[in-house]
Amino acid sequence: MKLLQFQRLLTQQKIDLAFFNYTDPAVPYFIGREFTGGYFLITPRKAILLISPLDHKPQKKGITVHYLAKGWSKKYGSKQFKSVGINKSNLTVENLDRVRKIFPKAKIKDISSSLEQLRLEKVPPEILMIKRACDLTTAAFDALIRELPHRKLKTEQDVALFLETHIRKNGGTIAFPTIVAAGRNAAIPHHITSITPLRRGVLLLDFGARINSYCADMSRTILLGKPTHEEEEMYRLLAGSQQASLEAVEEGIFLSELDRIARQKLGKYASTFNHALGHGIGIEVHEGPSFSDPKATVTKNIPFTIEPGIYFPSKFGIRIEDTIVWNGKKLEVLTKATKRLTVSPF
Ligand SMILES: [Mn+2]
Repeated sequence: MKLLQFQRLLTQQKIDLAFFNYTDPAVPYFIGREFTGGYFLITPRKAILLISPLDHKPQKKGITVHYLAKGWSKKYGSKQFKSVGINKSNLTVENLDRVRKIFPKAKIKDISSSLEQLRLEKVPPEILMIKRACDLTTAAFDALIRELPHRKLKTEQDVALFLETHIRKNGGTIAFPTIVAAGRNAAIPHHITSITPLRRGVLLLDFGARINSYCADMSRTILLGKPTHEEEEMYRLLAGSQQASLEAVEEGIFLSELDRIARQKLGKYASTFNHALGHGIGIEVHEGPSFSDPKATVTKNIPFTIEPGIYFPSKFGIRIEDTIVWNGKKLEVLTKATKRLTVSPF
């Protein structure tokens, strides 16, 4: 994506070469697939992928592929680059030392913010991947709702494994470690899925598929067995808050305004909503735009999530999250699983 645009950017910023380790999200971003080892070098005129001979050799227009061979660093280091760009938010200190060694005369410039800026707005193939990841996520949720009444899934891990198996069997991988939180575990927004047995009460799911590097992110909270009055009431309150912020989405509205709307709807329970309303999403589950950036607005083709939550320590928690995108005319909710209170017999 946008390789030529990035190369123009390098020219403007007088950077002779940008150096990326294979773990950098910029690599799948520019190449369209992930790698298990190597480096990616971009100059204003060339893009060179240095990969391990163990890796699949990609064929992509505009990208030259070489196998990592002894002496590669000398070959590039000898070219007297004056200015080398790095992505500070990904490069390890070890790799920074390597860059300094290869290009001893070059000035090192951090290009992380230009990269983040470039990746904000998605091009149509990227939106398509995110949509496919969201469809796969929704399908896994639907399958779980059909499976739960059989009572074969006994623990949080069983549920996580079921969702992840469904995603993998249908051609995806997972975007991040699946969160399954039963009962009072759901009061911890970043609960680590455990072998806690499923019990009557809320079951919070926060998970997503990944297709060709692109992520989906969705949370649903369902009820196992008959909900208490409080659980039901809090569910409606939270669902109303999520709905209100979704309905407010339009071109140019500040993300901070969406956050305000969601919190206002929660009334006195807003104090338990202890995280951001959402985040940008793409090759990384969490990427720009940031809800804490007071200038960030809803913009065409910049996907993000909306995920209010309320949490009652040692009791339960509820979170509902969708991956969405404003397409220039209307809001598209990409994670389509039902948000009506789902009660599964228990
Ligand atoms: Mn999220």
